[in-house]
Amino acid sequence: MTSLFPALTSGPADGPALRFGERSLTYTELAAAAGATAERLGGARRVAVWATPTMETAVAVVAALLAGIPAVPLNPKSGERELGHILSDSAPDLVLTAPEDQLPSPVGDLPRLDVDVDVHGTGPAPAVPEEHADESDPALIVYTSGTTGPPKGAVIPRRAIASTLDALADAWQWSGDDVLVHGLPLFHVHGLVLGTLGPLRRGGSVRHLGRFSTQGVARELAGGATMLFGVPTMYHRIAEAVTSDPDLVKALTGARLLVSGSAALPVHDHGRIATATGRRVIERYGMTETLMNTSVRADGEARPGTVGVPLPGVELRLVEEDGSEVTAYDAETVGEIQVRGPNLFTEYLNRPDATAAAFTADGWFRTGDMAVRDPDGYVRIVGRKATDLIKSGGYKIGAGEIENALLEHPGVREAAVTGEPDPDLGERIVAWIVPADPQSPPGLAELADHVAQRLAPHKRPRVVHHLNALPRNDMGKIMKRALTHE
Ligand code: MCA
Ligand code: AMP
Repeated sequence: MTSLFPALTSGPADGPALRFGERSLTYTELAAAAGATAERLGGARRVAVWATPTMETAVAVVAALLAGIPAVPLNPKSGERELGHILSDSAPDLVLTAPEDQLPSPVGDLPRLDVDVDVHGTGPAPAVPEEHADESDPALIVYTSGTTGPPKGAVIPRRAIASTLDALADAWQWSGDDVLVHGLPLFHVHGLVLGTLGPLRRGGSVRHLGRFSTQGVARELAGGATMLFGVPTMYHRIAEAVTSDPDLVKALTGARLLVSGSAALPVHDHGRIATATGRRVIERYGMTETLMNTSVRADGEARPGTVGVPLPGVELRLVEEDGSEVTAYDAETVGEIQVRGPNLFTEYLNRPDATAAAFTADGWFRTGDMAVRDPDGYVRIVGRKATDLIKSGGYKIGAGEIENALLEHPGVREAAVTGEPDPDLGERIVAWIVPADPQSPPGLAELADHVAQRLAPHKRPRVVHHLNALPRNDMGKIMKRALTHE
């Protein structure tokens, strides 16, 4: 196939490619660092990447893609249980790390390859390995939560990455002149595919904040960055800050494009940012399994509460409960969003059952997101089919996963997990617990630590309620609606 990163060989050799804090690489240097790492991967079938928000992670992923070897990004904050599952499911041959990384069990048991990013140079880029992979070959395996059970590995082919990034280039007029700033994690599609591989495919550059802050956003946008990507929690924090931070207002006013995604950005936050800066945040809608499906276009009308129109190459339809297609564009008739196109994943690794259930017989992917369409085709997401999926801080979290972890605590007899609205996180995780001993129920901090250590800190409950019994129907099934409405 054609290269995923043409700029590595024919791009702006001395132009900036990546910047993480004080460290940066030009395209020549990135080609040298990633090319050398790719050569050291020879023979590996699949590799894991210890995906800290660092230069090493970006170079490691580019190297794996150059070598045509699928990469599995790991959340470095994942607990032992979650890491154990991902490693046994994906069976990587080795893990790519930064030299100073300390690896916990069980990742520490894998052979490790320290990525060397300490290269300097000018002039034409050195030869990088030719990308021998086919466009249908797997590029990334990204783990994503479902309603029950442990996370599933979505196998993302090279074709999906190329097509989604090119469709976004069309929608956003995204070019090599753009400088992107963000502080997103690098183990999910948003920060890794859009936020890191995106600028590199365009021959532009990305400045990663290491950790999101409104001050970092203001500094970089005032210092030449043109685009900002973030999850709604980040834009909420920006909306809170603009009233008292004139530097932030000025920086946002000068940006070319402010893009939000991973969850819905409340209209109130849209409004506060627009009022303070005169700039409108645009939203795009995607999923780990589908990469990007729709977006408000840079040359289109920014309409808060909508995720815009289908991207070039993406077919989108709304389907009713009985399988019939919604034909109305009336901003009223709700259907499940189903999509088809080159942007889709190929399968859930080792899960033919889940893969088959995710597609219709004629190849449409069932997103589980419910939406209506405005008369001019703008899509408005109005909810989700599964109440057991929680979106907190832009992370998708399955209630079942947390319930299983809670049930392993000796002080927990029964557990149910729900999401409730949170102004900062969108939704916060709530645990409803029947304690084993009502006289000494386990407290919030204890249960939060228990979950954070096994799964990941973003999956920890933020609220715990103690009950004598969980409300159940005649079949014995927990009635979660009764919990959330108590
Ligand atoms: C707190 N912490 C703990 C505990 N309590 N650690 C261990 N055990 C505990 N009990 C730590 C946390 O790890 C964190 O550390 C710090 O305390 C604060 O945590 P928290 O309040 O949870 O988070 P935050 O720092 O306020 O983060 C908000 C955030 C974050 C920055 C918005 O949620 C975030 O980065 N979200 C992005 C999610 C994302 O990229 N989703 C894309 C997937 P420390 O600060 O050191 O970490 S969706 C996708 O890819 C699709 C395709 C799409 O459409 O985009
Ligand atoms: P994930 O599985 O973590 O990739 O998250 C994908 C889900 O995030 C989608 O199925 C949607 O529910 C949600 N999502 C992503 N972008 C948006 C958006 N702009 N507005 C509303 N929901 C979104």
